[in-house]
Amino acid sequence: MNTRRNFFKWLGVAGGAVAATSVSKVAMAALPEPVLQTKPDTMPPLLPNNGRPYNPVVTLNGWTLPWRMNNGVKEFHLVAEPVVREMAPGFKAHLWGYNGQSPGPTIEVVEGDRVRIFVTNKLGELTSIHWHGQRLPNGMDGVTGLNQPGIPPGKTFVYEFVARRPGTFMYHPHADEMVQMAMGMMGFWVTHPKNRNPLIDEVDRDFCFLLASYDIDPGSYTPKIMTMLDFNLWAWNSRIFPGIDSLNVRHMDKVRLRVGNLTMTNHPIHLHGHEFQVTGTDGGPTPKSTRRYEVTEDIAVGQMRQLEFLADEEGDWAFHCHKSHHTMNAMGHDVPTMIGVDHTGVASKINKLIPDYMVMGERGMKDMTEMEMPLPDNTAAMMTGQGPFGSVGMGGMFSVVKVRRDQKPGDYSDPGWFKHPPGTVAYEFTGSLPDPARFKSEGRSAMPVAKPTAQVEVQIRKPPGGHAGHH
Ligand SMILES: [Cu+2]
Repeated sequence: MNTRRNFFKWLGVAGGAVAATSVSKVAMAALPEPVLQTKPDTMPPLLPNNGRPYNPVVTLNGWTLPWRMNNGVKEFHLVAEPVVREMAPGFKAHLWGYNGQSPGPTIEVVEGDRVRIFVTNKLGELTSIHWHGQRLPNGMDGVTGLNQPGIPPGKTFVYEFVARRPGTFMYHPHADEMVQMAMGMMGFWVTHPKNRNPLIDEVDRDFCFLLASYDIDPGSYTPKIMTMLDFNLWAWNSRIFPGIDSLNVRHMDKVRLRVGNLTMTNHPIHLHGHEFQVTGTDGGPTPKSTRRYEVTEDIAVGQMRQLEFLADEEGDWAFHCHKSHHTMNAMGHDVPTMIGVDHTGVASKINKLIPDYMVMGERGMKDMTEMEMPLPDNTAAMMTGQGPFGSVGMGGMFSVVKVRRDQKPGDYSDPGWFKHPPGTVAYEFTGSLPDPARFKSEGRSAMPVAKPTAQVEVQIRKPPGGHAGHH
């Protein structure tokens, strides 16, 4: 496997992307070189080579931005620019991001660090960066028009403040937010504690990722920025299953998951096989008295949650958003429910009129995962992913936590599928099926009606929207 540095493309001041802007070369000479990342792989943790030591995070399908130490100040250079993000193998999106990727690189610093961030705008419109959750001077908060003028195209602005409290933060534009965030502009920020903090445990593995949603029509490349609620791609760090890397840990590791939500809806994030505690929010570490075990934590819009668990069960554990529509990829809407409808012969008749017509879902929608359905170019399959037992039938916000005894400390590589010990996998029963025994009370309500009414079967239909027909 390549080392981290092999993936980095160090650009000179005169060559490459930044020289094309109107920033003068004299001014640029004082800037740290922007570091670009072109691959959507999960990079190994970036071990600090100066400043206070800390235990670095791993950004899922992402990376941490290197810095330059300048007279005791950590200097970073973010470049806001259009990017091409591979959201899943075979599916690329034209997004906006930072330093070659959406989301932008994770910024990691230590409590008490003075931080200087150069932000170069290579977009066609104003931008700015808001440092979500940070304590900082008001003029560094990044709200265009309120705290600063917008950064014009081609210009570089400087933000400088002390990372005053440890925790998990995010960054995103506060200029034309609806467009710029719908296009993928966001990033993660971790401030590690300076000293041992009684509310911040040391962990063996520390993962972070951002929840994002996009509306990209099948066969197209660019998100529809006017969409408010009806998104069709639900992403972790702008990747969708099966494009999201697994989270690979060693048996008995203490694991921290930092999840930030920059979509327009809440996501109940669910981990199989373990219980976790919520150890931190945007506001800081949670008091110990508030901690309890959960297997699902709802993360609201604009929130961040730190989830911690002991990886004490070996296996391949699903880890996903519990909204089932968020573990699917783009599909047409307005599909009627066809479960229980017999389509025998219908498709072949329609095929004479419409060659690619197919009937969806008479036995449920899982058929869709195995059908050879013609997809437009650059479209992610709706529900897919091959597991050791066949199609996983998932998309969107889904990944796997792989817990292994033989995963070496510090090794984040994929160990492959779990080898289940004999006799520990659900199996088929091959005896005869007895008639079900029925309870005497079956079908009775606690307060039976006096007069029996006629039996009516009800067809449940979702309302078409609006309140027509309600009185
Ligand atoms: Cu969700």
